Amino acid sequence: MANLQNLYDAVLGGNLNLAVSTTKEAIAEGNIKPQEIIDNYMIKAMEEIGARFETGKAFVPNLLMSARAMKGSLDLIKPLLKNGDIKPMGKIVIGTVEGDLHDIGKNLVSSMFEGCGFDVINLGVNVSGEKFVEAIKEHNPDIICMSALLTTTMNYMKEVISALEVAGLRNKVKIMVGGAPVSQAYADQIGADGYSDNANAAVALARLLLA
Ligand code: B1M
Repeated sequence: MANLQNLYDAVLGGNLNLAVSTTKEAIAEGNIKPQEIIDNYMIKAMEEIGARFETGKAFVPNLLMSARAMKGSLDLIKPLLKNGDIKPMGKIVIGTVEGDLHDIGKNLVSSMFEGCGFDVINLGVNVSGEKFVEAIKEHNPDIICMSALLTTTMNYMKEVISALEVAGLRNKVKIMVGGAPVSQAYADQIGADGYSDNANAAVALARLLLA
């Protein structure tokens, strides 16, 4: 019988192979509902790695490896979820703003969101206000997340918010911002709904905004 504690340990420890093999075993046996595997083992493990990160007991590579193990397992389980069974935490559109090519942190944030059960549409780097507007129209997300690593490009976040206002979409989505030069004060100044300085805090904030 599949030992789902192994799945918890695999996601927590960032062991992709063990996560995938345990998930395959559990699926083959069919004794437990897919949603229960996600809620009771995978998300719990992501919450624990997030808590360890917050207290300095885990680091960015640990977050990345856990998110990768979680995604490997989730990819096997997702096709088994019937329509209506799927309970995504929310839908997020994320991108690095125009003029900025830094994507390591943004992709880490994106992976954490996916690992924690959000649907994520990752628009990549150098994303214009127009592209954010198009993505909102196409995907109807709950939240858009903007990332910027340069003091010059962070100013573009305000332009994206203006583009959303012009398109009449500002009140349809929550707006979160992040990246090394960004701060809570800056987020307040440009009228964003929230700021976070790391991937784990971004997930916690997204949950709060959607609560
Ligand atoms: Co560039 N770069 N870079 N760079 N680069 C910095 C940012 C810089 C601080 C280096 C320095 O001078 N000390 C500096 C910016 C100075 C400034 O504006 N204040 C800089 C510069 C100047 C440049 C160029 C202009 C250099 C040049 O060409 N003259 C150029 C610009 C290119 C462009 O974007 N148009 C450039 C280019 C590059 C590379 C392409 C070589 C490469 C990027 C590769 C890539 O991303 N694919 C690069 C890198 C790697 C860096 C450093 C070294 C590392 C950035 C990184 O990945 N950090 C960086 C110096 C440094 O930070 N030590 C630097 C790791 C990552 C996990 O952290 O991105 O902060 P971070 O993400 C965190 C949080 O910020 C937060 O969560 C993440 C995880 O905890 N977060 C969010 C991020 N986005 C979020 C979104 C959210 C929430 C949280 O949404 C809600």
